[in-house]
Amino acid sequence: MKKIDIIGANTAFGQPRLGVDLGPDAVRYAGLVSTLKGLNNEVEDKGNISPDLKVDIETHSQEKVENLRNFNQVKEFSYALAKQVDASLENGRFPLVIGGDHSLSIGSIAGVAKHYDNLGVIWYDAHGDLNDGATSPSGNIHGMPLAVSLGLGHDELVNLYGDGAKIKHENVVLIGMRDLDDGEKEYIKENNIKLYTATDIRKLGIDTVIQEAIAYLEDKTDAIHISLDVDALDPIHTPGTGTPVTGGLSLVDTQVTMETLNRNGKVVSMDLVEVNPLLDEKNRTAEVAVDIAAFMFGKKQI
Ligand code: 6HN
Ligand code: MN
Ligand code: MN
Ligand code: MN
Repeated sequence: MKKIDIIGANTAFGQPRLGVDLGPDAVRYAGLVSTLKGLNNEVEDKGNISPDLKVDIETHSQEKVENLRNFNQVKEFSYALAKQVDASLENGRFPLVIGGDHSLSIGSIAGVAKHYDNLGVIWYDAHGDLNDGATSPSGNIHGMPLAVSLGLGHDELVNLYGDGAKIKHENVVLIGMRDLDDGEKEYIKENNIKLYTATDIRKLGIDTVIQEAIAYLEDKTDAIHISLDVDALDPIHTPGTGTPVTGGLSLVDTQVTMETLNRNGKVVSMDLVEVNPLLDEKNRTAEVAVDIAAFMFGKKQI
């Protein structure tokens, strides 16, 4: 049983496609609140960070500052989210942040990091999200939030809601990677970041991978944040997302990961991001997102 705050992070500013801002509502329509309550959790839906946000082709600006698309909007949104996540933990609750594009993790991690000296982060994604303005091929900030949290990137993002890096390189585990840019590969090597590619998972099995990840973080971290991008899964399971990559993880892999992390008990916060209902098939991706959350909050195979 957990006390969960659902926080709708309805941003689409971190990338150019419309519809990911509707992700939180799609996940609500797929039954998030009732599912988590049905697992005996206490659940409060805090609504969306920007309830009046209207995203259309006119207002969804593509303006870039130093190769950072929608820099000011991302900054503002991230700050508001950080505040809300911080307040949620302050109240002894578990912030479950529903996205929205992955740039939101700049805010969620900054909010969580206020509470822990050695926050561990599991980045469950097809992508590393380790670019900065110089290495990014797209200028899309959803490809940068992990870098920002580690202290790499535009000063105003790195120092948002607290000075400097929010997490340490040795406290991060990447799981599911299969589409890394050259600059990201270099960054991972230079900083010795723990990495499990999709191929590693196929070879080792997900149970070994998640056990190793937990053991790796166990002694040096005081809590774990999981940032789960639905494109970590194969597009067979999660077609409704902006940057799908074939050869992804299975739904069962993901259920095992969630169930194991729940049993371990060290996870204090979670992002569940990149659900885009405009790219989806009958809200299937949102339904999968609800199932993933269910396994994090008490659902079991038997
Ligand atoms: N995501 N590495 C690519 C980029 O544009 O930086 C893709 C990023 C995808 C980000 O899925 O959260
Ligand atoms: Mn991704
Ligand atoms: Mn370091
Ligand atoms: Mn991502």
